Amino acid sequence: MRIRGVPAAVTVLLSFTSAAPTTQQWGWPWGLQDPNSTETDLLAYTGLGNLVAYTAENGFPNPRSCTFEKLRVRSEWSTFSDDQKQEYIAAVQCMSKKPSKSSPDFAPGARNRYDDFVAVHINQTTTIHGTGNFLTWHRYFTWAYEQALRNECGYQGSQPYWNWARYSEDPLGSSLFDGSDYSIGGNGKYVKEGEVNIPSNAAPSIVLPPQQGGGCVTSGPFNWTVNLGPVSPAYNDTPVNPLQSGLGYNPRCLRRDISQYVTSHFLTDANVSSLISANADIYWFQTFMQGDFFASSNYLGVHTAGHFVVGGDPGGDLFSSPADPYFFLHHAMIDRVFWTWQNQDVKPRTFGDNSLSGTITLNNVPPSRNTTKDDLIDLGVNAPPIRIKDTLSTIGGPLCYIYA
Ligand SMILES: *[C@@H]1O[C@H](CO)[C@@H](O)[C@H](O)[C@H]1NC(C)=O
Ligand SMILES: *[C@@H]1O[C@H](CO)[C@@H](O)[C@H](O)[C@H]1NC(C)=O
Ligand SMILES: *[C@@H]1O[C@H](CO)[C@@H](O)[C@H](O)[C@H]1NC(C)=O
Ligand SMILES: *[C@@H]1O[C@H](CO)[C@@H](O)[C@H](O)[C@H]1NC(C)=O
Ligand SMILES: *[C@@H]1O[C@H](CO)[C@@H](O)[C@H](O)[C@H]1NC(C)=O
Ligand SMILES: [Cu+2]
Repeated sequence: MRIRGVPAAVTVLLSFTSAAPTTQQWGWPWGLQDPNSTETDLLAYTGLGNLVAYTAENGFPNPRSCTFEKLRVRSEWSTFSDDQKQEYIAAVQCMSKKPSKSSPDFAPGARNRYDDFVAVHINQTTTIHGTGNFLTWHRYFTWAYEQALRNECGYQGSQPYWNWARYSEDPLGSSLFDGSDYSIGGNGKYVKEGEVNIPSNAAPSIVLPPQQGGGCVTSGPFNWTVNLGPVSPAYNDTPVNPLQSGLGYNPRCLRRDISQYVTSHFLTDANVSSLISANADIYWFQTFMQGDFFASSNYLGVHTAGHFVVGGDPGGDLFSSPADPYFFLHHAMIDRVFWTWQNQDVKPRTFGDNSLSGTITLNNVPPSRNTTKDDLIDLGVNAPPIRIKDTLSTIGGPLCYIYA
């Protein structure tokens, strides 16, 4: 569905002239001017209106570290100018040229700063997916990466996201993957691969048919070496890591198989917007986002589906997926969906009893205690440890950003 006009409720918000801030003062509307805006974008926008109203009444949660003046805005890739795209790409490449900070005892295969992020994700995979900390862990991880781009690689902008819902009919038509110097590289070369099976609790597993790629990415700026993993590869011809942990040195090319099958089946605008509007409870929201592996054998949530838009190696590996720079555009979108969901009812979903649910083990196997707001998110060399409660708001400091 395409939203062309600005809906009445939003116009009312925009027309406020009192001392209270308006969405316009926060920098909007960007997205709604765009004829390609989706229902998902509209929910983000009305959510922002609620967040603005919340701060008008309550102030910023932690004004010493995040205020209106400090807010950063994360935008969709297609809204970046060529210069902005090139600055982002240059900063990502810079990360792959800076020395690693990881201890060789922890990640002997890490060769650069980018690998430090991949390593911590591989190491913690089974305690950050299908868990209560899934959304906040990945929120903080993406933030820490954005900080590293800015503080260590001179990037001036914000982390972009890629709104799958805009490209569900034609992901290869997105400027993100056009293979130009202003993209993150194109599809992999065609290689004959079998279907990819996604394990599911209900047999049979979810089957994704192979598409037109599968081999090394050869176009665009990412002449890129994947050093770590695999742990759980989508293809059985992926070179095996010398260490069982996946943290040994295993240099190989970046492979993708960009999948219109995945986007058109699981990532339509209706799929994304209904996830946000039809799941009022944090438990069900996060469960359907990741995929309902319990009730149905044929349903990939937008999180898993978003990974299999690129698939390949490392994209099709739950553990080492951050080794494809696509990961951070995908997870910024996951975070935008979470932010949008929170902003439909700001207080309970950000600060209250509908903001956290789940346990500390993957799909609660083996059974474990509930996640708490005092649990730490520890990204090792990549960021200071932080409590979950300090990541639940994107404007609570140190986090200080919103989404366009
Ligand atoms: C909208 O999408 C079409 C098709 O993908 C594209 O050609 C056009 O440039 C887009 N418009 C804007 C304003 O992004
Ligand atoms: C993660 O790394 C720590 C520190 O090296 C190690 O003790 C732990 O066993 C690792 N966890 C997994 C699941 O490999
Ligand atoms: C980049 O491409 C060249 C050949 O075009 C290749 O020899 C080199 O190994 C590649 N470097 C990386 C980091 O992939
Ligand atoms: C996703 O959307 C498509 C078409 O809009 C629909 O057929 C499908 O059932 C949806 N899938 C899920 C998992 O909601
Ligand atoms: C864990 O959370 C669930 C649902 O939020 C709740 O029903 C259950 O009582 C909690 N368990 C403990 C031990 O607090
Ligand atoms: Cu992850």
